[in-house]
Amino acid sequence: MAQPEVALAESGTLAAFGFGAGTSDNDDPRWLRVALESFDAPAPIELWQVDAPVVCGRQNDVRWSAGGGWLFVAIEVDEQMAGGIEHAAHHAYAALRQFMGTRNERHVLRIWNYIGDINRGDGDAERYKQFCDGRAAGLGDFFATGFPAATAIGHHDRQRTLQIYLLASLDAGQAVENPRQTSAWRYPRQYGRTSPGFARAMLMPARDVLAISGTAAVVGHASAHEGNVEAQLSETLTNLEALLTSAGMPAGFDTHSPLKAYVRHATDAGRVRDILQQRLPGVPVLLMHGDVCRSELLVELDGWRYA
Ligand code: 3EB
Repeated sequence: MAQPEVALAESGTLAAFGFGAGTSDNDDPRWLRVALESFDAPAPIELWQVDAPVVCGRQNDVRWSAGGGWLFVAIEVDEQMAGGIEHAAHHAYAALRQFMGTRNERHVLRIWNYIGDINRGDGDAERYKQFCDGRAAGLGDFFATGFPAATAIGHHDRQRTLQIYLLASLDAGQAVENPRQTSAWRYPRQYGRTSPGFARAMLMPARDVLAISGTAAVVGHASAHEGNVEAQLSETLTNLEALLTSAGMPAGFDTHSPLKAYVRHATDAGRVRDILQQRLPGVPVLLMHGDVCRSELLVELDGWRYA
């Protein structure tokens, strides 16, 4: 069973993540148990480390840590307490915005959103769309000068807790869009009242690492290959290649490129694993059981690419 104590005792640990029910609880503000099960159970603990001393704390329901010019912030909101997903998202993003206003590390580079039951509800009442409405309302004009890279994935925890965490920096990154995909903030009305605000990727300030947003089989603004997980995965890999080109990165992924694959149906996990081993040999991909925010999408990838 993955235990966080050793990781958190290491100097320079900015954050540590456990995945799924098998991981333990810990009161350290830098520890987050993500409510997603891994098909590679037990998933290794994910560690964010910086080359500097780290300080950490809490402010209301926000948890944070900082060191070396980097800032980690996390918030978890119980939907029942908040009065539903839209209110939870509104509260969470307003709290994150308020907290960021107290910090010098004001450039939000990358955000992860994990949402229970993400596809429940029809049309504009779908929970993901309500989340988008609440997120935008809570943010106000906070990202008016540019969106961070992001992931929004559905978890299966019975407790409907909205989990959000982010990485920010003293220095600005460089947002990257994908020429094969309509920018998310320009998605047409059919995808909801409020377009999702995120960049397809973010080059870190030192231009040494690319943070890759949740990437699926979206071409233009449309979902491709409905019902076909293999074709969706192939289209996703084509999107990722186009993104690397757009970012000015060398083609392909390597053993230093930690990725996550979120797979909707457990029955697809084996096939997804086989295809990824064949198409991305040697690349460390953690296989997660998670729902993509459009119900027709069966698989999504995100992660990091080092230059
Ligand atoms: C897509 O391409 C897939 O709402 O923050 C990917 C990454 C997606 C982030 C978000 C949504 C978000 O539209 C969905």
